Amino acid sequence: MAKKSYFDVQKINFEGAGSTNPFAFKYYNPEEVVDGKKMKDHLRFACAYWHTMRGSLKDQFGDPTAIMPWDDGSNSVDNALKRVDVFFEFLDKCQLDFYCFHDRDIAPEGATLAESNANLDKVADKLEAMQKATGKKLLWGTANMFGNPRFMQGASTSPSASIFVHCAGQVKKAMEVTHRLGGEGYVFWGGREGYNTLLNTNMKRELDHMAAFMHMAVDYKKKIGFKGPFYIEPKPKEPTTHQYDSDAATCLNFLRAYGLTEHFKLNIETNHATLANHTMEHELAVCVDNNALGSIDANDGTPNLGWDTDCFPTDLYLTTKTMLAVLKMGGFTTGGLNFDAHRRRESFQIDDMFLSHIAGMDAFARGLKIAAAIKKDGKIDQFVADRYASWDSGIGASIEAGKESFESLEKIALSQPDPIATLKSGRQEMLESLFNSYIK
Ligand code: XLS
Ligand code: NI
Ligand code: NI
Repeated sequence: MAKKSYFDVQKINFEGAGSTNPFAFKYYNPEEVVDGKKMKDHLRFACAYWHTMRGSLKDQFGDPTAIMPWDDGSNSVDNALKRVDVFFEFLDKCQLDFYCFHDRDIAPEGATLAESNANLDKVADKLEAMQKATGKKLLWGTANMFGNPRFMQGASTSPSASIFVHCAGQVKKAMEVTHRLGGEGYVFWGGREGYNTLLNTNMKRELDHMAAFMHMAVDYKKKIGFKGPFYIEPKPKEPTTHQYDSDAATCLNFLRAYGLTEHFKLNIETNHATLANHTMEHELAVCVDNNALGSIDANDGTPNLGWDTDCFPTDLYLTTKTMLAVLKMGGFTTGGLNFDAHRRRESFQIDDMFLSHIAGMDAFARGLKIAAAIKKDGKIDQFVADRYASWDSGIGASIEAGKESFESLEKIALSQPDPIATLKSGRQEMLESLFNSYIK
């Protein structure tokens, strides 16, 4: 008997830039070698279970619009198991090699933690079998500790110790399932780890608790032999007014302060960067400079709206700058590009699931190629290197080597002419124009 198919759409193949077929890749050619590596190995695209399978496209003003005939709308394990079949057909047809999930996306929450765990195991069995059958891989897993009302005042940072206890049990299980499914990493996104008012909040205590939680997770990771890194995913706000993992620098400071640096990298999401009033390239640069870029939640925001709109990333400047950062760090190891994105509410047809991912994948394929061309050409790198040339020898090199002091430098300062004459133009506009010249 032929396998039941949930989609009319055929497998999406690479047809080249000349193709006018909307259901084809124009740029994403998985096997094509760019900068010494296959595109698929550079990009490591992942599909977000919560958006693709569970996103109904409702918003705070309107009901769901997504058409999902395979989903009976129930919270049953059977329905959850059926979604797995649909999902793997989608991954295959869209040539998405990886996926990511929260525990509660894949399996329904039960009346007790034990029941939830049992549900999770049943779905994990099926995911494991489907991974084996298809070669698809789990990029990372995570626990949803923000949706259920019990997390309304925080998860590991809740004022209630009993909530912390529950979270420990939940994350322990989510880590086990991630490990069993060969997950390459594990994410902590602290959606409710923050506050809405300091009037009722002991911030110091909450941060201490969050760190204690992370240390327990590290201990347990060692115990079960989970080799993948942990990632913290920074976000400054929404749903909380202030989220403790505000941005990359804040997360790195937290990790340093609590002695956790070696066990964590960061998972950087574009729309979270912009909510923090940073650019994506800033957040990525902070990570790359600190050897802390683990993975990327690839999406985009709507700059004139102040929330996490999780749009599919289609802006070539964004994808190019993102891939430049990835190339700069030498490529992903365990991480990848997870489309933490959902199509717009108006894009309600089933085939929009495909079109939206194609748009993101093609935009990143182009971004990769452009970034590789920028890297190969080397002009921008050379400009930056030249700009700091005064640090390569003489007094600059001596300062960098730690050989100078205020006293030794004062002597030079008092005798040298006004150093403004040593400055050269920053040439921002010229560089922007040069950058433009690669976008094709
Ligand atoms: C929400 C986050 C979330 C994480 C995983 O804004 O992006 O989806 O990626 O918990
Ligand atoms: Ni995310
Ligand atoms: Ni997000």
